[in-house]
Amino acid sequence: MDENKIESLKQEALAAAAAASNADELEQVRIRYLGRNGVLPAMMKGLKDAPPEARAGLGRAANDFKVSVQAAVEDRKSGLTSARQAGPAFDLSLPGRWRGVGSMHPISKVIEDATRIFGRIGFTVAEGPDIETAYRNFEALNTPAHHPSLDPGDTFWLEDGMLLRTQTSPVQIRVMERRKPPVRVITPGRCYRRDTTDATHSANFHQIEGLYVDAAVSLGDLKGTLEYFIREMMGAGVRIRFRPHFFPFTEPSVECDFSCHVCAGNGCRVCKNSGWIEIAGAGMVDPRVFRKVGYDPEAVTGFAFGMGVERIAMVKYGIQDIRMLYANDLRFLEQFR
Ligand code: 2U9
Repeated sequence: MDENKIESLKQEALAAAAAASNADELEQVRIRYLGRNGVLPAMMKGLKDAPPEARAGLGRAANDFKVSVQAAVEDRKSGLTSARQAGPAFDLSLPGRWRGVGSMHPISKVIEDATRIFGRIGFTVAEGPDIETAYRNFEALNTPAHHPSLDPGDTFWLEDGMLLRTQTSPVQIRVMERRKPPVRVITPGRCYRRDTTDATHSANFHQIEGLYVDAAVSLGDLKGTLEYFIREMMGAGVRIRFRPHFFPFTEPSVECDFSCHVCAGNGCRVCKNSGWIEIAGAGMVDPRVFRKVGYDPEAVTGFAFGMGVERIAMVKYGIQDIRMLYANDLRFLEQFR
C-alpha cells in the first residue's frame, strides 16, 4: 500500500459517499471504508508492516483518508436529512382534522321524520309555490271572500290577488287539478300569516298537511292514519283523542290531541296540566272542494289533515320559545345531531 493507493481509495470513498441516495446506502459506504472489517483498519494494519522510513507519510495519508471519509459521510448524512425535511409537505401519519359537519335543524328533522313515517304507508311528498292565487289558497278550499282569514291584518296580500300562502292546502288543490284519484300526498312547506311574533307565534312557519282521496276513504281511515303517525312521532305509548271542530274545507272536522308524552297524561307544565297536547286539525274533504277541482263527490271521498311543524318540534324537543328555531344560535342548534 503506498500513498497513491490511499489517495485513490479516498477518492473512491468520497465519490461513493456523495452518491449514496439514502441512509441505508450511506451506512453501507461507511461500513465498507471505516467499519471494523473495512478499508481503514486494513490500511492501519498495513502501516505496521511498512518500512520505517515510509511510515510517517503513510500514517499522514491514512489519517487524511479517515478524516476526509468521515467528513464526507457526515456531510452526506445531513444532506439526506434536510432533503427529507424539505420533502412532502404533509405527514400521512397525522390524524385528520375535525371539520364540523353541521347538524339537522329541528324543523328539517320533523319534516324528514314525517316524510319517512307517512312514506311507509304510501304517502308521497308534493310541493308548490309560496306565492299563491287567492283562488287556490281560499276559494277552492271553500273559504268565502268574507272569511276573516282573508283580512289584510291576517294574510300577506301581494299585487293582483296574489298572496303568501297561509297554509299548504293550495298544493293539494294543485295536485288534484293535475291528477285523477287515488291521491295520497303530504305537503310540508313554509306558510305565512300576519301574526305578531311571541313565544308561540311566528309570521312565517311550516306546516305538514296530508290528503288521501279514493273511492271509499272513511273517517276511520283518518283516525287510524293520525294515530299511527302520532305514535311513530311522539312515542308508542301515547293515546289519541278527537274533538269535533269546524274548518271551511272539511266536513265533519276534528281536532286531534295526544296524551302528554312527558307526564303520561297526569298533568304537567308541558300539557298545561290538561294531560293532552293538541297536534293536528283534520276532517273529511268537503264535497264543495272536490267540485272545485273537478272530482265527483259521489264517486270519491277523502280525508285531509294539517299540523304545525314548529309546534311538533317544540313539544317533541321541549323548546319553550319558537324564536329559538330562527335565531341561528349554534349553542341551540348543535343539540340536534
Ligand atoms: C284540501 C282539503 C282540506 C287541511 C287541514 C287543518 C285541518 C288544520 C291547522 C293545523 C295547525 C293549521 O298550522 S296550523 O295552524 N290545520 O287544522 N288543515 S284540515 O285540509 C285540507 C287541505 C287541502 C284540498
